Amino acid sequence: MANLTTNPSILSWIEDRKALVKPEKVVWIDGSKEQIEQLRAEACSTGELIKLNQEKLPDCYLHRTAVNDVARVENRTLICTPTQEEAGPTNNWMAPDEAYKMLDEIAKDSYIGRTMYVIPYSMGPVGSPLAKIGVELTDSIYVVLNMAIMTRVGKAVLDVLGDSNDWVRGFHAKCQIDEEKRYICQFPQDNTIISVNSGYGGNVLLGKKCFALRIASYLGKNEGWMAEHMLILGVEKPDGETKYICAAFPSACGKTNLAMLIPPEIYKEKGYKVWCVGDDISWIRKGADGRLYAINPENGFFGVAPGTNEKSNPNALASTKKGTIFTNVVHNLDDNTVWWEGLDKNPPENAMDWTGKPWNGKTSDVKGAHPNSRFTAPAVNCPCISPEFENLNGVPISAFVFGGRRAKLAPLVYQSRDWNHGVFVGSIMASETTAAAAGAVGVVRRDPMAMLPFCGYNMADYWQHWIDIGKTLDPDKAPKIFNVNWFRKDDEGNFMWPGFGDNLRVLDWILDRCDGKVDAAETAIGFVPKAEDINIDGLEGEVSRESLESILDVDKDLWAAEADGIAEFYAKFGDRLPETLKEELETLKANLK
Ligand code: OXD
Ligand code: MN
Repeated sequence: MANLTTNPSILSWIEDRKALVKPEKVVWIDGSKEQIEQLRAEACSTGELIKLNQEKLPDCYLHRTAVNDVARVENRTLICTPTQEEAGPTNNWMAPDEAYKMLDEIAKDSYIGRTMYVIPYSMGPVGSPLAKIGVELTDSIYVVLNMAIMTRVGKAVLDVLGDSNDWVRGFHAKCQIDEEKRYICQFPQDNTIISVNSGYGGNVLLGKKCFALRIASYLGKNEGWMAEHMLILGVEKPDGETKYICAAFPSACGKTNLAMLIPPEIYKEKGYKVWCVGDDISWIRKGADGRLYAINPENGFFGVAPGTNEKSNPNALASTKKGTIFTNVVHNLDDNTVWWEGLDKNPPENAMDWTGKPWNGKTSDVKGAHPNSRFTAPAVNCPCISPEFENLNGVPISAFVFGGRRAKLAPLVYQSRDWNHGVFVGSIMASETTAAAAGAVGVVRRDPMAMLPFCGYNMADYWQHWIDIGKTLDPDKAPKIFNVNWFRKDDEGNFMWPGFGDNLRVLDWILDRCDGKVDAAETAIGFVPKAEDINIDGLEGEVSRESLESILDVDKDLWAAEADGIAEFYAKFGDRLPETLKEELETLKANLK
């Protein structure tokens, strides 16, 4: 097949990789519908994909990964910077020379008898000044088809790139899916990602976490922009104006649900609408008017299937009804569709579980879908996708929101005093582990800006970068920074806030604060709403004024213990910890006295 580009840096890199892995042939992904159709058919013929009921689920397919390959592997994800100090205390590190040598030995000859697919892709709308280009080489059709949903792929991308060397190299080899030799390596200084011995999404769709967060966070530091693990949503007010919010949450905090929120009835009646620009990643840059603008670099959703249903997230569910690849869900053999725990109360009896074994949902006591089973769905399918989704310049950001799962500590919402205090609030983000994950319940895990597994360089330098970005912004134009906690519990362990669509009530207060329309109470940790300013109309029987007051309170004793935990975490970063954050911690301690 003819090359799709004459770009010398791409061609010479492909030659280099070919010499190492020895593919039978090379196929360039041109982005055409015909080629995608051909690849789907080929994958079905080998069993890599199962074609689902095309009347109920047009252009939808099912894939099963190896049973040892079902999630991102953080302990085998390495940041390969020249020194360990550059990767920092929160990343796994290996020296680049050593890593390249190890990976070459693993990947050597691994494409013999296989095809090398060359995927040119754009993170962000093709041609956007905020977009970046990558090329992924892979021996997996599943990867090609997923990348074609999650990113913009094909010839148009190469035409934009021309002969430039400014692109990210991504090399993936399935090898033998050997967990002992599985590595996901980022080389930030070389714009390079190498992934071996996995076929699972987060490890092999190299545009997503590897490029759009780990490599991009490093590029952003050097080039003066930000790559964040943040959803982007627009709230349209009754007057027709839409304001945008970027929000970061650790996993299992309902990020996709928030990104696609359905307003409560009383808000719908008033004319509020919520638009989803992105559910996972934001790339953010200062615009000509001095405000920060964000794009979603992705083109689809790689969402967790279990728990997604008509009530929890009808927009996500609707997004999966066409052109979607399901991974590790239940295969309903009666009508050749899919099912997962939490979809409905009617599990199929005649089905296959995620491993491909016969499974009866009515009698089985084991789960049919893997808890981390996924849908890869095109963003255009989403009923609330923002009209600005393809805007080359992105959307202007009014607020940054950080959040976590804290049963007692953090109030429902609070606002930082200023930008630097907001960076502090992001840096102390933490979530308590739930019963859903292995290990002790209620243990606090620090996850600054929800970037713990995704920051491509020393986290302390990343905080400094946030502080430096703030210095370039006029305070009137800088987004305001907030923290939310949807997960406060009473003494009996019941959630005190309904969450889901009702979170719009909190976003509404946040946007009113951004507009200077509502005042707040100043506390030791920042500005907290007055209870009367959070609209709880329509929540009678669910949230009383007293319980709202109690989830807005700031318990100084709990916060004093938290300050000790923060100091312990910060100590890991030694001298690299920004002075500003040390001062913020001192201020917090003083405020608590
Ligand atoms: C994801 C994650 O899959 O953050 O988006 O783990
Ligand atoms: Mn994520």
